[in-house]
Amino acid sequence: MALTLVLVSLFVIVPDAAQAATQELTPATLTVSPGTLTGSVADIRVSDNVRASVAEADVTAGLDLTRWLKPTSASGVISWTPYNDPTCSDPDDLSQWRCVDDDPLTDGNSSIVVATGTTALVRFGVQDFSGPYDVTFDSLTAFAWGRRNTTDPTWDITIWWSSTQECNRVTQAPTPVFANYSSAETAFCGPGGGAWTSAQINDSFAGMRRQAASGPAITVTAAGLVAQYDDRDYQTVATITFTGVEGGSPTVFWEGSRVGTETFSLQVQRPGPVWDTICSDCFETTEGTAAQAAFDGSNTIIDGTVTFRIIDNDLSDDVQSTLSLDWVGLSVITAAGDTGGVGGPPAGPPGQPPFLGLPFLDDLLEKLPEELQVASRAACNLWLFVFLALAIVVGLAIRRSKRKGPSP
Ligand SMILES: [Ca+2]
Ligand SMILES: [Ca+2]
Ligand SMILES: [Ca+2]
Ligand SMILES: [Ca+2]
Repeated sequence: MALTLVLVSLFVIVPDAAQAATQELTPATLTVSPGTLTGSVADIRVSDNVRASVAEADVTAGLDLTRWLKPTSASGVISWTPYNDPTCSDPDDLSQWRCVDDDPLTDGNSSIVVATGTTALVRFGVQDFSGPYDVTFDSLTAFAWGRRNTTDPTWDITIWWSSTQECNRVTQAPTPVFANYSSAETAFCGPGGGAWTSAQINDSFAGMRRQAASGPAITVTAAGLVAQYDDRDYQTVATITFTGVEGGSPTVFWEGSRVGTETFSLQVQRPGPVWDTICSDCFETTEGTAAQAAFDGSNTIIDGTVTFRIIDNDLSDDVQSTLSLDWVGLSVITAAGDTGGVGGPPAGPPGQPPFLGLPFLDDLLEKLPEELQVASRAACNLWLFVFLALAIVVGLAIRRSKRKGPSP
């Protein structure tokens, strides 16, 4: 009798822990968009140094864009005299820049500055480049709309970086008709060189220097700087799915490395879809041992599938980076009543008859809210245990009374 009760109680009350098992899954699909995938999902099913590669794509090709930076101040003014416009006709307050900030270009003789000295120099400070900053500058150009007045002067159109560094001089000979004269620098002309940065551009001036010997010789009506830049945005999303997932308490594994300046996040999908970040900087520049992360598996199974994505963290960077993936894996615990469940508590271990072979109870319980299912299952199991125990006791009592039988 006692042995029977113990066996029955083990079967009814405590099957969950005894039947817990780990389900190891390999990816079912690997897709990349935007971006370029080299290799296939088969390459990331095993940690074997056979890898799939994911390269960022340039999703916003804003190439050869220009920004016109108009004058806002003047410095180093030597013998450039303003004419015609009262707003720019006071040389003492260095307001010459107001004669050459024409917008649209140009107002001709309506507001001008005229060089009168032998080595007349002027530097116009200009508007800041106020973004976007995720760009690569192709060049910076100083320009001036000018004409000669009398004889044959020459002049230099020059970018100045700060008020001390003069970039390459471009010496030109203006005609009697207004025209645009310019000087472009593809690389920063100050220390270190390289592509211009917005900070260097913001420290730059549009400079002009008259080289004539004497007399009012050059008239300028507009001047400034023009920055040309490319705004590329390199992005990628690698989507990885696992199918046939049953269980909870999930742990995701990954092994790979990144090449370039970009870092990558690993996210899991929940309904919405909402992407929850599991790891925000998940890959080093060298591939080490596999990394892993346990995560909240609630509501992550959708039609039997758990979906992850690996996404770059800087969606506007101008440099292409790549990701090398050797392995991605998922493990879950396939235990009945597991509250860490992928998609909520599972109904029971696969293949096991729930509730002593009474599957209709399972169907009924699945209609309850998830938070009530575990408690309800325990209550049902308890009642079944009591029912069976009573049946055994009653059965034994009936058997004993029959053995005694009627007296002869
Ligand atoms: Ca960009
Ligand atoms: Ca003007
Ligand atoms: Ca990026
Ligand atoms: Ca591999």
